[in-house]
Amino acid sequence: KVTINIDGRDITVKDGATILEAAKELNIQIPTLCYHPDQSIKGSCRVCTVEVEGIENLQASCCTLVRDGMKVRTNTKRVRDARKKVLELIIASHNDNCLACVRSENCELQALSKELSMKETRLEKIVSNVSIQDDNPSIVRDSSKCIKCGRCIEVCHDVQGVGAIYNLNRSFNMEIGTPLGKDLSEISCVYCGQCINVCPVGAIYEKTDIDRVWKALEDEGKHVVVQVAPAVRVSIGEEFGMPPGSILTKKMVAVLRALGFNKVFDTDFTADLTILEEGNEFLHRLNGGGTLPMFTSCSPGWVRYIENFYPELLDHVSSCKSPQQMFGALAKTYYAEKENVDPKDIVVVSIMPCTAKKAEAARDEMIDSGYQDVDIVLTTRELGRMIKESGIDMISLPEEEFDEPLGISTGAAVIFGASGGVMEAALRTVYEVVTGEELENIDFVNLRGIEGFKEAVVKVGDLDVKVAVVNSLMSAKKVLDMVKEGKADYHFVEVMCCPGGCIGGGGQPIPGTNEIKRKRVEGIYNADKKLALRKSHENPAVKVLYEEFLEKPLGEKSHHLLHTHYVD
Ligand code: HC0
Repeated sequence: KVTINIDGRDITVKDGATILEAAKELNIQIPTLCYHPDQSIKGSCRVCTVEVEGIENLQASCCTLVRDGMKVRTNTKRVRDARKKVLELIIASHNDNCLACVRSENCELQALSKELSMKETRLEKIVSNVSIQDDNPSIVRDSSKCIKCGRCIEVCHDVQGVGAIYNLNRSFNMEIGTPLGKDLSEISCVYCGQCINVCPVGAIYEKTDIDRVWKALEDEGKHVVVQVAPAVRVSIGEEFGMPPGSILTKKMVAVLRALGFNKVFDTDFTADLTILEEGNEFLHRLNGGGTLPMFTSCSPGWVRYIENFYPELLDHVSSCKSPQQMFGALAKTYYAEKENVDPKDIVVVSIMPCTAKKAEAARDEMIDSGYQDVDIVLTTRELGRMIKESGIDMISLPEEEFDEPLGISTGAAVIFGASGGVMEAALRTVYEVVTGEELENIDFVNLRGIEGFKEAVVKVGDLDVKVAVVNSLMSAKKVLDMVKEGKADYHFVEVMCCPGGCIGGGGQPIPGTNEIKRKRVEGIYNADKKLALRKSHENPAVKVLYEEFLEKPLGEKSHHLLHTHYVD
């Protein structure tokens, strides 16, 4: 333990703490910019500068460790002036067209300017003239806004193991970019959008499709249906000041109907369907000697990662399309027939916590209905913006139910939104299908939580099924390497691209720190608990779908509409 004095007050903290951490314990707010609570210390922006007695130069509090007897002052004129100067330099090279910026009012630089009472900068503007890079379906990079904090590089390299973006050039000319300035579509980027979630400003954001949705809604000749992903219901509230993890499913349904969608459906319906298709595929592989371990296939960032980096292991990936894509294919076939709507007039809109879902919907092969299966994908953040544009007060709307039949689902589908959920849902069904007995304890708590790697052995009949659950691509890489070396004796592995699973997706409200992710996870499992049906094979609408249309899991129609192949 070490005792230091900050602004005249003593505090005892653990050895190895930083001045910033010690100040926090005293509720002294030191401003920061490059610092992120879930990332390594960078110490690059110098905004958190403080005076330390006996040291001439000001010190960055985020990377200066406490020493016994240290005296720190956080609020002298010298400190305030230095912070303002640093901020002036950053603003001089930042495109501050805040009125038109997607991150306005949720921008750490803007908030800091307010906090430090910045009025005007004395420096001439030297904004980077590198233009916007957006030649891909998911992500826009605007280097004129970049403040070079390095957070995006860290998440791309260290958390996702992708390494699509780098520090280019040196010193004053330093910028963050791609190899040879190529667009993200031409390099190994998987469109996960984790860079967006950690960016403090508006330098990276999703490619917006809001206007395409408005246009479809205004077109009287179109029948516009919307599906909502599991994770959106526990995070959309954050866009309106509600605590993370608030379950707003029914208010979200009400607002989507009020926005003008003809039908409000649920991706959870096809999540349940996925369990039947994928569960049977797993049993088929297990019994017929197919490639094991089998990897789940619903996370498009993960699919693009294995296609880009480990194409030799693609046989391990389930052939099931993701629930988003199964929904699109069924909306334009099964639903179109049932409702007697011409599929060419149906517009399928998805609300996803994910930027990679935009790219998934645009994949060449996703046209099995005879049309593009999913037409437009919006992120949770875009839905928030759309609701704000409409002026509807979502929070005060009375609750409403999803439309039938593609809006009926079980708790097993809701938990898809958190890491471990797909595996837990699959085990709830596989166990009962194989043993014919009811599974008494359906909560696989060992598989829950935001940790990157979890494993369990589950007795299913005579077999000990060994499963693993991984989230973030760096964790996935470790399992892939084990498989390559013949050291992975798992039968089934769930992989989600984003840290924590879809609740931590690249399209979710910002900030999305680990603390916030844990609350979203809690919301997901609470939502599951509240539902009467919690096993996918009990979904009555899925049963009817098989009776009326698909006939059986892995049947001919399923093969055509619900399964896919991968590209190496
Ligand atoms: Fe997910 Fe999904 S659970 S990937 O994380 O499987 O994005 O929420 O919609 O498709 O259902 C995201 C979330 C989905 C899909 C589902 C799966």
